[in-house]
Amino acid sequence: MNMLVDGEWRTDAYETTDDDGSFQRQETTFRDRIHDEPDARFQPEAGRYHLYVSYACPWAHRTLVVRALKGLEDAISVSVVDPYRDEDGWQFTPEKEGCTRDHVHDADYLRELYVKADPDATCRVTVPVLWDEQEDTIVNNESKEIMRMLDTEFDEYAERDVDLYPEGYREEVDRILDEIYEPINNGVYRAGFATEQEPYEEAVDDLFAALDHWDEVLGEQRYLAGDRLTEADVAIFTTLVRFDNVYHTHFMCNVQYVREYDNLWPYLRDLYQTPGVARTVHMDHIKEHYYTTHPDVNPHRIVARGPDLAFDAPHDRDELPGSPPADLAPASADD
Ligand SMILES: N[C@@H](CCC(=O)N[C@@H](CS)C(=O)NCC(=O)O)C(=O)O
Repeated sequence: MNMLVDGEWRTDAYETTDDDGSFQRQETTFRDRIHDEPDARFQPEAGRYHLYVSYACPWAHRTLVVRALKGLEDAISVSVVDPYRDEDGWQFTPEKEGCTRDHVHDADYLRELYVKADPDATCRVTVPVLWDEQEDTIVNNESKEIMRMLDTEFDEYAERDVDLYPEGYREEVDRILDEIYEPINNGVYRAGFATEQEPYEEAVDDLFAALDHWDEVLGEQRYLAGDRLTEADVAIFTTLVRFDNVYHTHFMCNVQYVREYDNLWPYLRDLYQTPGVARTVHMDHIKEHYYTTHPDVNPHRIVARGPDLAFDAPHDRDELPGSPPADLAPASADD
């Protein structure tokens, strides 16, 4: 697999699995924070920060959903890489549908920006990346932290009054983010990238136990943390929305489709229909990326056809306790 080692691009540098065949995710390297405080190095400002994303990537997708829900599109600009990733890593191919040039540096590859930020970087070159145009460096490349910064530090520039980490819910949101990460968000990867039967079985057991659990919880309440839409919903959404089209088939998470769950499926449609969210979902990039980028998993790079999901179908979740923030109520929204 490919990564930077001392600032050099290497295509033979790291293994994604341990000796026992379990998928190992690498630690994220750039972990600075934007703080809305006078002496902070990185302060929130409109026009200063830039997001590098792939529409295919569930981690990058989280940051796009928060940006859309809060109405930060004018404050924080975005560059979108090619969904197909080869030996050279994420690439900018503006001629391709849905992709853009690198709006900040006009680089050809995302790795160039990692080296600009740290000439001796030893790390994977991943999306999302939050870039500071003022200091010309990476602030952070960990989706959970970027999501939190966009949510809590940019209210002054947000067009909508939407708080996804509300007082009184914070402990619960943090708890749920941790609780869903290993079995669900990372669980689909643990299943898909396992190279031995046993770790695959473990991942699938954990994944479907967790999905069954949340399906039950969501029979009683509208959102994961109760009656409020929070970052936890954003975090599970980007996995669920990819599930039936990609993880079920490509990553062999085929015990059940999300669309067969009594509550998870309407819940997924509810989130999809929350104003701003649908336009962050690019199923063409999602499918192209997964089915063509992992030759070990799908050597012939055939993109599986179905299923065609009715994300727009009525969900009736408004009958449960809980409602979206007033600024996201369909009547006041801009889409
Ligand atoms: N911990 C990171 C993980 C991001 C991540 O793994 N992104 C994938 C795309 S879905 C990536 O860029 N992989 C490229 C690589 O590993 O070389 C986060 O949550 O932000």
